[in-house]
Amino acid sequence: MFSDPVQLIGATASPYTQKMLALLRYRRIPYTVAWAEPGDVCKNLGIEPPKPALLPTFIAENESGFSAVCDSTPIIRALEEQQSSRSVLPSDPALAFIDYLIEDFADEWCTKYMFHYRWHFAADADKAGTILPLLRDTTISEEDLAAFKQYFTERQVGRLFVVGSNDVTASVIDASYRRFLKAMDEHLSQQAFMLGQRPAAGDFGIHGQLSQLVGFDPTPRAITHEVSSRTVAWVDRMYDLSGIEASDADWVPIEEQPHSLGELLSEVGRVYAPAQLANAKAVANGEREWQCEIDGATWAQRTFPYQAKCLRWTNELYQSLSRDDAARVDRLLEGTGVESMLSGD
Ligand SMILES: N[C@@H](CCC(=O)N[C@@H](CS)C(=O)NCC(=O)O)C(=O)O
Repeated sequence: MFSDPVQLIGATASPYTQKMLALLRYRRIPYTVAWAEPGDVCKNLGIEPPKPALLPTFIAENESGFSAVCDSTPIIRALEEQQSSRSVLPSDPALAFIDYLIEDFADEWCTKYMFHYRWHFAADADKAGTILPLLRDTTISEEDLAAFKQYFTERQVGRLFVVGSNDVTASVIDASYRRFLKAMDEHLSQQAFMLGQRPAAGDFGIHGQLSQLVGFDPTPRAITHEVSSRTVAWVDRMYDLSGIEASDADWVPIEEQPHSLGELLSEVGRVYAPAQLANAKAVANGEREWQCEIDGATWAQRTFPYQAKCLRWTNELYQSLSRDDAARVDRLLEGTGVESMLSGD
């Protein structure tokens, strides 16, 4: 149970924080956000910070008191239990599954665009290194700023290889981002949101990452303007959808979705599916790192148990569909490459 108003701790330059703030505004759920360190806020409240303490961290409350929780995907579901109006989960289970896929792709793959562009090129790393410490506190001295800048930049640049960003994969990431934007542009020329005339969880996932790619980092900002003006405008609108009135008829049935949805899903199948399969295999074999071919290049990165969990959740949801609904999903996914991520048992 979240408090009223919902309390969260985040950062403006954190894509998952922006995902959740946009969602709370759309859902008209009152909130307060602290631009702070989760550890500091938890200490003040006398509670344990989550492990790991990620941004955003939400404060939950039950009979035994306060606790701190992370992870936007389950938090979105918990918020639905607390308030059912203005849901971001499509009522048709087949469409809800497609939404889940989109949200997962945004959170786990589009975040590679975000992290890569933020730290790979000197101009972006210089901006992020300077602004991120100031987002925590504008009153720090020039000396402290210089020290924080060096610390942050070295730490984050050092993490690039962890998520698979290196000189070999840079062009794969760039090509994927451009294809994704082209597909977004085409899709947004057909309808206002990914699955119709109202936003779903996946829209907020994509928005969170794009809030940074369009609104913060100079290289991807220029690319986005170059490839898709519609995406630039969509990101701006997504920040505050509190004025949209949504009805069930605003979800477009899976059979009537424009062809462009298939193009978006093809990007999921092309780059994310092979990564997810290789990662899950590495987790099963207890390997710390994995390699596979993505879009013609060798992709190497550290193994993430969390992403294997994501693949399991996706499959559990797929397996929970009725035969009819699974067949409707299969028809949309046919030929996208996403099928390889799904097992029927
Ligand atoms: N799966 C989590 C991911 C959250 C996440 O990775 N947040 C980033 C910032 S946007 C973070 O806190 N990273 C740890 C760090 O920077 O030390 C969610 O959906 O909330």
